[in-house]
Amino acid sequence: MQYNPNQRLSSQAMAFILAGGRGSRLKELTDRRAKPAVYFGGKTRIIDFALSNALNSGIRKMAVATQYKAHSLIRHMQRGWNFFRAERNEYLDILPASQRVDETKWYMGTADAVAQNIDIIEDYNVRYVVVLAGDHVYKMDYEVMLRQHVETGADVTIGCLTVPRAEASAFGCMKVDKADRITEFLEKPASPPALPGDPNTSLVSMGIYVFDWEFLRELLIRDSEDPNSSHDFGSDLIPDIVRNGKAMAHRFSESCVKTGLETEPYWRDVGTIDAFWQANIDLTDFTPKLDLYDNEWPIWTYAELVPPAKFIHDEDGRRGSAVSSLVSGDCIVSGAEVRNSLLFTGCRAHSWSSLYQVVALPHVDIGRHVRLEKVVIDGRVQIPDGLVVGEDPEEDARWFRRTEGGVVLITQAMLDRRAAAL
Ligand code: ADQ
Ligand code: ADP
Repeated sequence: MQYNPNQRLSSQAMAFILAGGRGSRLKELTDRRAKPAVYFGGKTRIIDFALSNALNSGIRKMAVATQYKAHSLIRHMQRGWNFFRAERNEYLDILPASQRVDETKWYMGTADAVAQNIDIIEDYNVRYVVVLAGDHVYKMDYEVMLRQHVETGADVTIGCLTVPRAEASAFGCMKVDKADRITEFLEKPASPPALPGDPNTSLVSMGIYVFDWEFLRELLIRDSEDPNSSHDFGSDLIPDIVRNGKAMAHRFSESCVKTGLETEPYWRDVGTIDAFWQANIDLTDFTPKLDLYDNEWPIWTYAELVPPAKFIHDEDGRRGSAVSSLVSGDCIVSGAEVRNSLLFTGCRAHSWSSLYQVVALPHVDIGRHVRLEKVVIDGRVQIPDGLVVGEDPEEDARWFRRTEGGVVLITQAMLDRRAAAL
């Protein structure tokens, strides 16, 4: 089919965002919230990237499937993503695994999460469905991918990128022919195939799929009747299309949105504490690889209406300062020194304290005489006066979660245990 440049395909498409997974490698950060609800970048949450990408791509119909610990995710979307108007043919539906189909059934796999909502999608009256994961950080124009999908007449088009082969077994891996048609798809193989001529690199799926809705609907119905299927896109549906239909690879480099400072395609899974800490701290670089200050591709979020951040001398004239740092609204840095750190909304840092490479989620209160380095602090945590973290690995590991990469995660429960023991 020929692409008509006068008509944006996104106006005939919906985004189906999978936001049900826990993200267990984020440990205590996802004890109370699903990974898509985890904060990132000073004021946004991870899911804001997928939702903003869809919005900026021109998509006005979205559905978000939730399952694991969805409360803070749902609350976030109700507060921040509530501007869709049915009168303008815009929809954002939150679809908890509410056992709509069968009272005993949660969403079994990612494909089941779509299949259980076939009737809702049917009502959207769309031609294309863009299936997205709600737990990645990147900027991408899905219109470019939709266009490729229509031009090649594929049954499915899969967003893909290249990663070091050593990391590829966490992904769906693929082999493609010269025209980027997928000839083989292996979900999380122990021994991932390498790119031809490049033994250290593999081509992997981003978990982003474009389908014609009619094709996907039939496929989902067939899959739901298959007792041997785990009802998962990566394990069941995609390998089936690769074998029996036409699956095309879409290169992320074609549709990634690069503006301002960005020099290479940026995509992060932020699935571990180390990756989460690093991707946040990277934003404090002089020229970060991800530009959050890009008016052309804004990342929308729910932002509390709060007073501006404030930096003050304390009574003794000690300077409250933050350099190379991202400091959100309602933060007060009073006589404390903050370097290469992120303070999310509503944090406080008090006198004689110093923070270096700290990611403090919303409403963290850092007492006096505190020294923290290479730390992630969960939301609403009260850091007691005098706490020192980042100088004695053994002591850190005794009370807190210290990762292989040497990042220390602090939660209130860990501090409470420490206080009770000391
Ligand atoms: P995984 O990363 O293992 O592999 P998966 O656990 O299937 O992905 O989760 C994909 C998305 O669906 C996530 O956003 C998750 O939150 C959500 N999700 C998981 N279970 C869900 C459920 N029951 N209901 C609703 N949402 C759910 C997938 C592909 C790989 C690909 C990687 C890219 O299978 O082929 O390489 O994504 O990250
Ligand atoms: P977020 O910061 O992700 O918005 P919160 O940290 O406020 O969320 O809470 C995450 C989830 O945990 C919410 O569902 C909230 O109701 C719940 N929650 C918050 N505090 C507690 C607590 N002390 N004990 C149990 N659940 C809590």
